[in-house]
Amino acid sequence: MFLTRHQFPNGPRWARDGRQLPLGFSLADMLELPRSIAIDYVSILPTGATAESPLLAPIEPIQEVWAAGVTYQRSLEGRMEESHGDDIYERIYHAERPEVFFKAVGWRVAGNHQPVRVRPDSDWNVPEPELVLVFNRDLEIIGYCVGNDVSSRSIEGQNPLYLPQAKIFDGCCALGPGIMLADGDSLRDVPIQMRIMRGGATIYQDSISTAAMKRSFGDLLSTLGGDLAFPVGGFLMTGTGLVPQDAFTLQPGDEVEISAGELTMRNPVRG
Ligand code: DO4
Ligand code: MG
Repeated sequence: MFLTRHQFPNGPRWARDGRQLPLGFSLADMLELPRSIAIDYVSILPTGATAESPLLAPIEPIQEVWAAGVTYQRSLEGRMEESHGDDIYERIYHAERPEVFFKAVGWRVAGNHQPVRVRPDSDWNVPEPELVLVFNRDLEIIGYCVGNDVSSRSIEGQNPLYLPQAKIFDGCCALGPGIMLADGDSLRDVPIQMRIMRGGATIYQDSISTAAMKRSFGDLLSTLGGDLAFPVGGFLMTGTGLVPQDAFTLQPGDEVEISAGELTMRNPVRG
């Protein structure tokens, strides 16, 4: 089952497999339920006409997006380079406790085809293509979507204490195109691909699998929710395994296409 959120004239509305769900349906209500009940609940809801209006990010305004860091070897290498060899990245990669950080509240998140941004006070920026877990109030995985954790390498590289500024700014987070319901076991070897286009040409293209992750999803979720309640569920970006070569910086006018499993999201970049 695939859930999408659409912009209708009288407000946002969810759809299941492309058909409108009842106006009263909310993801928050669904994520308050245990997994087994939530899946049955959404599968038996009646649907209406085809949802043809534009997509919104598949998240509600009060829900939160969190992110895990340095979960792939390539992220470790990229961060060591940008910080001139700071060993905190090596230590976090091997530590028992993973890195998790706050990224965005739902109302700030861009959806498929909506613009993301690079910070004007940063001259070295990257998109980070990530598999995003959608979890319920009991931290059970309900499904996944595609995510872009747009980041400033120059600001993070100056000092890791600048991480919130490198990670949180207008247009820093995109989720889309919708939520594919899935369980955690089916997400262990999901291909993630990224393509960056500039002036009509592809200037970067690479791929990785979630099988290359250093951490398990269960480990990340139990750390995140260890002493923090998620009464309406939440979203967890699971880290990037793709970092373009050092000479690359994302620019306004670029277009970023990210795929995870069978889902693809595309976003233009603004300044
Ligand atoms: O350690 C800083 C952030 C790491 C991150 O966002 C990632 O590995 O994807
Ligand atoms: Mg990231």
